[in-house]
Amino acid sequence: MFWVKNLCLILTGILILESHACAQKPAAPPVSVILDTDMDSDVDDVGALAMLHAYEKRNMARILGIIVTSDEKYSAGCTDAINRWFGRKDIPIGVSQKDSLRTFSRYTRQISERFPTRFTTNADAEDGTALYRKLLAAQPDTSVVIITIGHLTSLARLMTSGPDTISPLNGADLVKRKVKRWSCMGGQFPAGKEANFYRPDPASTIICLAKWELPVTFAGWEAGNQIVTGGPAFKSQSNPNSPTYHAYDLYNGFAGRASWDQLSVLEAIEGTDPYFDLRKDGQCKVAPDGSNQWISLPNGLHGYLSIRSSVATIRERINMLMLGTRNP
Ligand SMILES: [Ca+2]
Repeated sequence: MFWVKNLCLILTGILILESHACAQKPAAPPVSVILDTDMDSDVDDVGALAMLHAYEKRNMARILGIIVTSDEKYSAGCTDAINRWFGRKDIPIGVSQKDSLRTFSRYTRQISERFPTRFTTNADAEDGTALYRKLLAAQPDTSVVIITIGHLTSLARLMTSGPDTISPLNGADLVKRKVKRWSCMGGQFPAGKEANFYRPDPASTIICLAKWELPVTFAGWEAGNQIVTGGPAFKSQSNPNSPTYHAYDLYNGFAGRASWDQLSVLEAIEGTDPYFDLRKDGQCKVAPDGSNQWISLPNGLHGYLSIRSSVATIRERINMLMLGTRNP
C-alpha cells in the first residue's frame, strides 16, 4: 500500500498549500462608500453608479448614501430609480439644490418617469450637507471612502459646515474622524482645466483641496478620456429593460462615451493594481479659475492616476461591471 500512502501525502500537501494560499489572500472587507454625483448632463455618472451596484453585489462595496450635486430637476429621481432597479430602494439621497431647478439632461426625466422613484423632483429629497453629516456620524472612524464624480459644491459645504444636532464636530473634523480617503474625478494632469474643477463652482474646488488632510486620488480628464464604454459591445450584452441601457441609448444611441467617472469608482473599490500607476511625486494646485497643475512639492496625500494596463483591459472591466444584474 506504499502508493496509497504516497497519494495521501500528496493530497494532504495540496490541501495544505491551498489553505495556505487562501490564508495569504483573505477577502477584503467591502469598501463603505458615499458617492457624490452630478447625475445630469453626462452619462458616465450612470455607468459609475451601475458599477458601484455591481461591486456591492460582489460584496466589494457598501453604498452608504448618495449626494446629488446638481440643479437638474430630475437628477435625484433618476439616481433613486437606478438604485431601485438594482434592489436598493433604501439608499438615502441628498441634494445640493432644491430651487431654481433646470431641465437639461438627455436622460434623467425619462429614467425617473419610466422607472419607480421616490422623488418627483429634487425638491423632494433631503439636504445634501445634512445627509453627508448624518452618514459620516453613523460610521466607524476612518472607514468611509468618498467618491466625487461631479463638481465639489456639496463636499465644500460639508467641509465648511459647523457643529449641529447631528454631530458636535465641524465638517472638516468630522471628515478627518470618519473618512479614510477621497477618490476624485477631477482635474487634468499634469496641467489643464477640467469641468468638475471649474464649472460652475471653482471656489468649492479650492476650499476642498485647501481643507482636505487625508489621502486623495485624482482621476484626471486625460485618463478617463481614453476609456470609451457604453458602446455597441455594451449594448449587445446589456439588459434592454435596465435604466443603464436606456440612459446610454438616450444619451447618444450607444455611440460610446468616455469613462471619466467610472475610473474613480474602479480605483476606489479595486485599488490601483493592475490598472493604474499612481503618481505621488507632487500635489495638485488649483487656481481661482479652476485650472489645475501638478507641482513638484509632494505632500504625501495627493496622487493622480495614469493608465498602466491596456486601455482594452480597463474598458472591458468597466463594461462588464456596468452590465449589472437586477435584484427584485
Ligand atoms: Ca459626473
